[in-house]
Amino acid sequence: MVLTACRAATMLGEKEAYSLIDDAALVLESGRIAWVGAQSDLPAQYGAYMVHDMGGRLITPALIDCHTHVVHGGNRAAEFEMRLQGATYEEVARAGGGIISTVTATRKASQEALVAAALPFVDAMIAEGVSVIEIKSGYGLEADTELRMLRAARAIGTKRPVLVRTSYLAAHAIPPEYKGRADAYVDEVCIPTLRVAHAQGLVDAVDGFCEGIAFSPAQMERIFVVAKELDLPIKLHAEQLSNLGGAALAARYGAMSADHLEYLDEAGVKAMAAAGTVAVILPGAFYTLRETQMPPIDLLRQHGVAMAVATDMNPGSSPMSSLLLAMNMACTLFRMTPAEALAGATIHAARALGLTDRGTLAPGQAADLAVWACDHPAELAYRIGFNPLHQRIIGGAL
Ligand code: DI6
Ligand code: FE
Repeated sequence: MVLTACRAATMLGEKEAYSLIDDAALVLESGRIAWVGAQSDLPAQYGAYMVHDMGGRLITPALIDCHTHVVHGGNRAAEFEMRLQGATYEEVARAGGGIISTVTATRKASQEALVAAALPFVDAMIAEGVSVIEIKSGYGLEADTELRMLRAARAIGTKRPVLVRTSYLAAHAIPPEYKGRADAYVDEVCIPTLRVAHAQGLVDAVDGFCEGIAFSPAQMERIFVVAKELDLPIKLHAEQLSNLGGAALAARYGAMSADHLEYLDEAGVKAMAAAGTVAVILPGAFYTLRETQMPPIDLLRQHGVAMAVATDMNPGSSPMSSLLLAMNMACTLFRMTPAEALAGATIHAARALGLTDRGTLAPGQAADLAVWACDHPAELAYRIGFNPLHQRIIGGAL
C-alpha cells in the first residue's frame, strides 16, 4: 500500500533530529517499508498500489519501550505509602520490602496469572503506539520462577501484536534464602539458570542490577563471562543509586545498553562512547524515588553516547506504563529535547535492544508505524497525560 498526505518523522538525521518530510508518502510492501520520500517524488512503479490518504497526520516509527519489568506479581502500593512518609527505597529494600516483596508475589503466581496481570499494562503501551516491548525476569530469583517469567513474556508476544524482547535478570536482588551469600546465589542460581533459559530459547539478553543493595561489579562480571560464552548480548542497571563503575564494566563487555545512570561519571561516559553502549534514561524511577541526582545528559551528548528513553515499568521504582509520559519527563526533568526524547523511544531504543530493522522510517525497515493526530512531533513529548495516537500500522497492516 501507499500512505499519502502525511508528515513523516524519519528519525534518520545527523544528531538528534526528526528529519521531517512534509507532504510525504510511504510505500509498505510485505511487512517492510519499500520507499519513503516526498509525495511528489513517488516512483511511478507504485502507481497500482492501494492508496491510503493519511489526512495530513504525523507518522513516526512505532515506539519501542526498551526497559520494562511489566511481568510481575502483586503491587507495592503499601511501599508507596511508606516512602511518602519518609522511608527511602534503600531502607524499604533492606527491611525486606521492595523487590523482595514482589518476588514473594511472583513466586506464587502461575504463568497464566503473570500474563493476565501484565496484559492491561501492555495494552496501555500498545494504545500509545508501542510495537516492541523489552521484558525482564528478575522477580523469581530461583530457577522455576525466572523461567516462568520469561515464558510469560514470550506468551505476551503471541497474545498481542507486539514484538517482545526478553532480558534475563536473575541478578536483580539477593533472595532471602541466600541472604549474605550473594556469591553462592550467583554460582548456584544465576549462572545455571541462565544456561537452562538460554537452552530453551527464552533469553534475548542478559541484564543485572549492579548496586550496593544488589550485585558488585565482580559478581556481575562472572555472569557476563557466561553471557559471552553463550553469545548473548548484555545490558546493565548501572549507577542508579551510587557509582560502582557498572557502566564501564558493561561497556568492557560490549553492552548494548547501560540503564538509569544518575551517578555515572565522565570515565563511565567515555567507556560507553568507546563501546557504542546506549544510555537508557529512565525518568520514571528518578521521579518516583524523588531522586535529585540527574543523569549526566550533557556529558552523554558531548561524548556522542546515544540516549534511549523507557518507562522502566515496574511495581516499585516506576509504576508507570506510559512511554509518552517518560518522554515528557525526560524533557522536563532532564532537559532533553523533544527530538532527543522521540529518538530515545525509536531509533536509540531499537539499538539498546540490538534491533537494526526498527526505529526509523527507511527502506528495508519493518513497517511498524505510529500515526498521530499531531502537526509536529514535539507535541508527543509536550503534552502530559494525553494520548494523540490515531492508529498503529504493524507489519504493514493498518
Ligand atoms: N532498578 C529499578 O529501578 C528496578 N529494578 C532495578 O534494578 C526496580 C524494581 C523494583 O523496585 O521492583
Ligand atoms: Fe529496571
